[in-house]
Amino acid sequence: MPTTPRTGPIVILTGAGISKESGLDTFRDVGGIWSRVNLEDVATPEGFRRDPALVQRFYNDRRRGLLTADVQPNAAHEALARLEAEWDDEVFLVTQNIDDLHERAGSRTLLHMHGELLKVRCEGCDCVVEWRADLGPEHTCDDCGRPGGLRPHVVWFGEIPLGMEAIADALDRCALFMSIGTSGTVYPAAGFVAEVERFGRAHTVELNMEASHGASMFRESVLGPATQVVPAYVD
Ligand code: BJW
Repeated sequence: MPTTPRTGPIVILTGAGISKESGLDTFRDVGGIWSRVNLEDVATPEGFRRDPALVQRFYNDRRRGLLTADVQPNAAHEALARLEAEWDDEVFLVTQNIDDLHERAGSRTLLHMHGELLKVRCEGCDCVVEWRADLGPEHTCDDCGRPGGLRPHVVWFGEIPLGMEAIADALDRCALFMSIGTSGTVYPAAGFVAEVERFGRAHTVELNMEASHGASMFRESVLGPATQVVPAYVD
């Protein structure tokens, strides 16, 4: 990693590719999630209104998969947790992933901009609660009692990602922006590198299996599997 002066935070954006070697599928790679299910059916509010049971099944399956013993943080998650421990409050990790592998690896300053698989939200009162079991229409919000009002706490297409103000602030101030394991196809995350480059103050680097859609925007690119390139870059 280049020696970065402590002039601002290190912002790290992660995507599905960082969890691939932990056994979780990416979305757009060959054999990825979107090759098996139609994203309009399972990842839009319209799809949820049309067929809530289908959407609940999709997320129940993924929640169960995440909670199997085989799925554990990998060397890339661990390297980012070490980086945070070393740089203290200079590291801000923004993940598009809804898994909890960064937390399990020890990352603390972490924002799940697309939500969290192990939480559900009430459509009635907006409360968010931890959830590890299957979710179904029989479940009711303890706070407001709205029947069947619980939904996965995830951000679907057409919904506003979480924490955008904090992210914008960090992007504007950062000295280093790292993008790891994301195809750069989904906005607003795909636009973060352009936002950073607009100020021209920060080093920008992509670490990914292959060049992403926004690859030409980055000053540096390191290609390879996350478990190899991330520890090699940050340690
Ligand atoms: C490895 C590896 C290994 C593999 N090591 N690497 C037209 C133009 C522009 C924008 C829009 C448009 N029409 C609509 C929009 C907006 C829309 C959008 O971007 N659509 C595009 C598809 C065009 N975006 C939205 O609707 C978002 N909301 C929004 O914009 O609100 C407006 C607003 C914004 C800001 C302020 C105010 C208002 C919401 C997006 C929600 C995305 N939701 C999902 C599903 C929910 C969560 C879940 O179920 O998990 O989030 S979609 C899915 O894609 C998921 C992911 O987080 C997201 C990104 O995917 P990711 O992580 O990049 O995965 P892949 O599979 O694409 O890539 C994996 C990469 O890893 C690949 O490059 C591999 O090479 C690599 N890799 N193995 C390292 N071992």
